[in-house]
Amino acid sequence: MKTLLVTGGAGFIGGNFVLQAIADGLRVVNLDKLTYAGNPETLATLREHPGHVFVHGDIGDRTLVERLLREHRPDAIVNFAAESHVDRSIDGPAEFVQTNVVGTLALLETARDYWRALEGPAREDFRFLHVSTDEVYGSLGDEGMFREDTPYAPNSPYSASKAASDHLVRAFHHTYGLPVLTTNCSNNYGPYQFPEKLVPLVLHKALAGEALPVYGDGRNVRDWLFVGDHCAAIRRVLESGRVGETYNVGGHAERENLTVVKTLCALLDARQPLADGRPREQLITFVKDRPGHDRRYAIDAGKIRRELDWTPSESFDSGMQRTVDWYLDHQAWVRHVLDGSYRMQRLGEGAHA
Ligand code: NAD
Ligand code: TDX
Repeated sequence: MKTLLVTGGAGFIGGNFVLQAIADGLRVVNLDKLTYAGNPETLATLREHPGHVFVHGDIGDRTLVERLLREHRPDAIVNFAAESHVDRSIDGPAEFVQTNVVGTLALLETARDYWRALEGPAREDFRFLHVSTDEVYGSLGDEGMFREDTPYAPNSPYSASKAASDHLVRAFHHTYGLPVLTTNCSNNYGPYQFPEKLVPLVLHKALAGEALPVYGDGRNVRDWLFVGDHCAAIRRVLESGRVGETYNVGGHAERENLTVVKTLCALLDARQPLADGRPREQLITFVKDRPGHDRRYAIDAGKIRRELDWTPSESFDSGMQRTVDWYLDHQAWVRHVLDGSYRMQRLGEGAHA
């Protein structure tokens, strides 16, 4: 049975990945710092599961990570741990550099030393998979798509920190031979997403009949990827990806933000109409734009389709329906994750910009 060290596995994508991996019979050692974005409740069904070991800690804690590697002898490390919200990176970039850059560097060094001491097939088969974002490529105009050879041009403190970590991962392969893989994916949505991101934030506010904040003119485009499809892509890359390569992962689902918000309004109206029968679209409120707001992201996912036979199984419509249904069925989870300091207030207005 394979063992994975998963970092950030109490977060949105990492949590979905861990649930999927355990269901498929893998062993998972799950290292998570439990920041505001980490929610043990996502993993509630695994509490007694012998295949899941949860460890509360930081990827930058070399002593801890070294011990985990020594004790559990994982076949691979999958690095999801990061500060992930662009708006928060505008308000406070330092934490993004600390975890995404300094933390990833520590994890890479510890992984390299562990891998170097392995022998035979264990050494040959070991992989370090780094989960990154399409935001490292910058912003597109009306035409074109991000490919794996698109030059990096990160525009936010978040994407700059992810770009730096991607470069370190690449350098550890070229310099030390560490068998790395990197995936760069587009905007994920689906179960267990912290309600600071567009989709769950709009769902929460729309259910409550509150104003739906749309930044700028609402015409920015994102390529929407259902989280379960993303997790399947990561597994495929882990199993069959070529060492040292990067793979773009996208949902073939480019939509303007305004379309996303209107779609969510219509799905909620059909399931749970507002008491006064007003269409929720009327709650849309245009607010001040995000500073440095990237206009358009679009992924050319041709490489992972050709080389690894991966394509997304959810369309934009089917994935959004599933997400809305999940959200309505899991209101207790949402209430619980909103217990902390975050009150769905506007973040990242760039008061100091
Ligand atoms: P998330 O914010 O929901 O979860 C991040 C998790 O990492 C949390 O559980 C948090 O507690 C943990 N964490 C933070 N700092 C840590 C540290 N120093 N040590 C250990 N754990 C730490 O993020 P997400 O949306 O699940 O994103 C996961 C990864 O995927 C990130 O690397 C992100 O950059 C990347 N990504 C996300 C998206 C998206 O649409 N959400 C798209 C592309 C790439
Ligand atoms: O209230 C909002 N109103 C709004 O119009 C929020 C929170 C967002 N937006 C816009 C900004 C973006 O154009 O919606 C779009 C999506 O915003 P986010 O959900 O914050 O995602 P984004 O900035 O695109 O970044 C996401 O995708 C790439 C993830 O947060 C990153 O971790 C990932 O790397």
